[in-house]
Amino acid sequence: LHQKSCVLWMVGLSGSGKSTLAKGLESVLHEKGYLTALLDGDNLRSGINNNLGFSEDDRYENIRRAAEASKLLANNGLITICSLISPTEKIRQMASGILGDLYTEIYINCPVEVCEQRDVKGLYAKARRGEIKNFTGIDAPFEEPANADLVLNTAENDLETSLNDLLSFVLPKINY
Ligand code: GGZ
Repeated sequence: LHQKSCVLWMVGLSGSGKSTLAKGLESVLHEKGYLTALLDGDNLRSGINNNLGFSEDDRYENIRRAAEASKLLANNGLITICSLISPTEKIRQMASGILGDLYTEIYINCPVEVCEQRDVKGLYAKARRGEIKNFTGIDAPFEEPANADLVLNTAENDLETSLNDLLSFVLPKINY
């Protein structure tokens, strides 16, 4: 198996389905024998980024470190999947600048109303009650990506459909 490394940068709101799709993708790639790495807000923020919060500056630094770490992983041959909200054009341009040709942007598009209705972790309710400040989509900005290489609409399509679309896009890219 020949694999061409890249960084699949998954952008989207909390509750949009990013992490689920990222994990689903990783598990299919594993089955096929690809070597992968998965970075997300949870595993980065509990370790290497545990001094960062959700201010604009901290998010910028969060993304900067994620992009630098992804670059190391991809340059070591791994298909690297990065699942972070990445809320602004400025932040995404910075990540793209660090990663250059490795950077592939995938927008997990789901209206904030739908994410809030799902509210899997109860975070939107907390944000509405003011218990979490600067929550993306509520009282912190989310700018829709205008230049994504792939857009998946998780409000309209079920998980299986989105995962299949993701795979159809990724497999030709990483295989040679
Ligand atoms: C957004 C927050 C916040 C605030 C905690 N705003 O659904 P989750 O819980 O598991 O994913 C969200 C995660 C977002 O971290 P990222 O590192 O991806 O964000 S960024 O790219 O903007 O740096 C959410 C949780 O952290 N969370 N507080 N205020 N999400």
